[in-house]
Amino acid sequence: MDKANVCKILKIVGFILVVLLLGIVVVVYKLEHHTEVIPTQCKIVLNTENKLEKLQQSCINIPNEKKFDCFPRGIPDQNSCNLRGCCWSPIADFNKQIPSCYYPANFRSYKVTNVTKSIEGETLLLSITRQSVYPKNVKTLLVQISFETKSRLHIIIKDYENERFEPPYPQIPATKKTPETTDYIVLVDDDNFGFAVIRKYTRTVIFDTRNIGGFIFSDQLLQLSALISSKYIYGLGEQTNNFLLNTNWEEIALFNHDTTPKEHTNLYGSHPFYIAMEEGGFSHGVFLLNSNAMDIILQPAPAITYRPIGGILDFYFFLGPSPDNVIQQYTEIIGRPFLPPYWSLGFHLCRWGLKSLKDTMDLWERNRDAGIPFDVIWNDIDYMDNRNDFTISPNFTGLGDFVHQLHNIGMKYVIILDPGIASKLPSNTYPAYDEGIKQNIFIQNSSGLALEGIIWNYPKGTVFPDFTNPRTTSYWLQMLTKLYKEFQYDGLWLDMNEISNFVNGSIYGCDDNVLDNPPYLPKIHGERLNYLTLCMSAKHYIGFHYDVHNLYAFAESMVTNSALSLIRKKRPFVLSRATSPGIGHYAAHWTGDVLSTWDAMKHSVGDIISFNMFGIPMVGADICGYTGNTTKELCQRWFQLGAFYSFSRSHNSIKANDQDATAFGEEFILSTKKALEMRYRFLPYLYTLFWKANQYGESVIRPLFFEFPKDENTYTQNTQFLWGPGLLIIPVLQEKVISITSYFPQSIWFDAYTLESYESNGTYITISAPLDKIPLFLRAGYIIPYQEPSQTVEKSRKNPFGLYVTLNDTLQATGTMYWDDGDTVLSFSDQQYNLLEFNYNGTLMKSSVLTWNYETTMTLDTIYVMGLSNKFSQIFINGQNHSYFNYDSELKVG
Ligand code: MIG
Repeated sequence: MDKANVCKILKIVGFILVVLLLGIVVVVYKLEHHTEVIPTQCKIVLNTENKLEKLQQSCINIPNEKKFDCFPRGIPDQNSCNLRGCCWSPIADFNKQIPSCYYPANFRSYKVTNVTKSIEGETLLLSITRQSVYPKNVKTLLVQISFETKSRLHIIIKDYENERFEPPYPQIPATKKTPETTDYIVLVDDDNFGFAVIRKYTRTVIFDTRNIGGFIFSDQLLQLSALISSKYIYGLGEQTNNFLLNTNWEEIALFNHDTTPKEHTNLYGSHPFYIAMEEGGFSHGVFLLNSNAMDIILQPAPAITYRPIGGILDFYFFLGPSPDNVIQQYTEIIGRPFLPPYWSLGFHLCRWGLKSLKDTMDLWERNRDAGIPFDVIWNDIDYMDNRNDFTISPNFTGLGDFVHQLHNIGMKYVIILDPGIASKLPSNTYPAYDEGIKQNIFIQNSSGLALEGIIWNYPKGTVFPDFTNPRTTSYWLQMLTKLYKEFQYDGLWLDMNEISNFVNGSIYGCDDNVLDNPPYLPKIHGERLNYLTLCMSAKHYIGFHYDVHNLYAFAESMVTNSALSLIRKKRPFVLSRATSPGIGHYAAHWTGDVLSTWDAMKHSVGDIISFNMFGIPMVGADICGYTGNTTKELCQRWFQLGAFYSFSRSHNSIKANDQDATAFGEEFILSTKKALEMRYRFLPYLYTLFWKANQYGESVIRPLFFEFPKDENTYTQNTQFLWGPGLLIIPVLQEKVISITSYFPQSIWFDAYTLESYESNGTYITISAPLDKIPLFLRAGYIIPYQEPSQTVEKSRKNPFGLYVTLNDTLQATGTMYWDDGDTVLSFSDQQYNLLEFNYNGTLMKSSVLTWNYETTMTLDTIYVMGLSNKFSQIFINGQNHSYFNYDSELKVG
């Protein structure tokens, strides 16, 4: 058979297949359109004079997973698709995920016209070669490739002629000097602009934009696609996901938004940052510094496409090589996490619907009496008069005294604050509004008046302080100072700061403008940008709401954090619902209005790990869930898990039944106490982890792969997590389960309750998890400080310390401990802390004092040494023979 005949037959077979697949009787597509079923050779005979056929040549050989969508948000046909210079090939894909209109290889849109190279990097000028269909394509682009540090590469693509919006937060520190060597190389394609980032050592191509997708830089749509090195990628939040991201045509929209967390929905925060695992256990991170609404598309190639609708393309690449190095490198530029006050590591009790001081005191008392370890009681909007900020409801008369009483027994008090200020109270009755108008600090509508929306306030009508305006700093301080005179709150809880609004745009809607109606709308909830938020045309000091929206909570947290430290002269504690990169420097986060379901509880594990990757290590979900009623068993398991959130708070919606620790009887109380006491026991370790996060940017809560990056089995684990390197937490996440088969990476692991050892060479082990216990394991090779728990941290801080020493197979273990007064504002303290280092080296356990600037008594009481192969006969402490010791030969623990 000759070639032509083979082609003919293949065409016929292809045709029949398509007909069968679609089950359609009349197929109008011509055979040529089904390019993917026709072998390459058949196409070469085409007449290359014809433009369309030329295009089709560059369409063949593009496998489905590498088809980059050329027609998002539209229903293309062959004509409209070809007009964009793209390939048309509808196929039977019932999920409609594989694009029918996709970019050909070598789709040119910009070419390099000028290159300047130096040891610091490269500067390129690009000029447009093809207009996209979106309005106002930028003609000349400036590309700055900077080799900033050995492991950090910075690539900016922006308009050469005009300034565009660039987020002022986080403030990224300037790089001081050019590195001598780098872990990466960058390759640039000139004729058809594109670049590739390559890990020098392994030659792994980690991000490659060359000859794929369609690069667009127009006023309100920027688009860049890249092939990435593996399917193991994590981050890109805030969305509900399974921790490991789905690369099977997943569309992730980022735009801060208040809604019940569910999959495929943009939630409260926006973090265009991901971390990826490469072959060989190497890791890198990619950060797009851009505050606009955007879509990010993941497809199986694997590849990523970014589509922000404003700003510039400002990418950072962090080469690790370990996952935790990536987070350190990321937080080095976005800002290190704040060091929380020690009290905030205790357990927090909260609910919406504590309608009076009496309700609040009852709840507090019940939990105190039950002996629940607990440090902080909270009030929701119930404490306000008509839910207006900086007022107190008559039902809360005496609040100041109650707070004094709390402080006297070493407990703390936190309140909610919404950003919205009531705008419809009679004039001269509400200073928060009157002063705000006088000082002109509210966000403005397009006619320059304070934009009015609707939130909880009564009478209905709300305006919003513009925290990007420097004048708002003193306004906010003034309001908070006045409130502090009424009662001495210890921390502030910032809700609704997405900004959430009960109407779209404003009471009066929004005018017709390109910001509220952009040519490309990301796949956001509500299908309009101003859906239950402000008009995009609203004006902030630093720009339009369109650009500033995702930064609002950052600015609010920054201003609130500094006000709190000025008012209390103590270390501030701020909790924010909305987030963006770098906010972890000022605030902790909770994951919003999660459902009281097993599924929501399970997802919280991935959520808290992801936020640790985003540089917000202090994070938790509302224990027992927020929306809906919990069940006893769910709540019992959730308390056990929640005892190991880095931020541990039980909270509940106004509509749901009580779910505090005393709500389900004696047996429930006992198991909850047991879990929280385990938390309190390990607080010296947790605090040290927070200090390391603050100093070096290490994560506090980690997934298994952070500690075992070479073990691919760990890449998909999403049901357990670690505190630092040494404590493994395996929560029960399913109903009626009392044993768990869980993956244990290679190590010896010691049950933290019984000290029994489990040796794993990377296997699944079944462990028992009765209803009253959350499985906890200590990893061999670490020394973990602890204290016996008391009911508050103020008390347990005074208990003697102990150490868990877990020897690895070479009988080594190490650990550190940071200790200070737990409440001094760091910048005020003159290094007033103690830093101890512990080392167990075969036979000798050494504790060295690296810093001792905080005068205090620290008594070391008990040392558990696990993994001893032989009974020891004598113990010397500071050279003195010591007679108090035990050795359990079965457990091999001394
Ligand atoms: O529209 O203040 O996520 O924690 O209890 C609801 C009332 C407003 C949402 C918060 C939730 C809080 C609730 N708030």
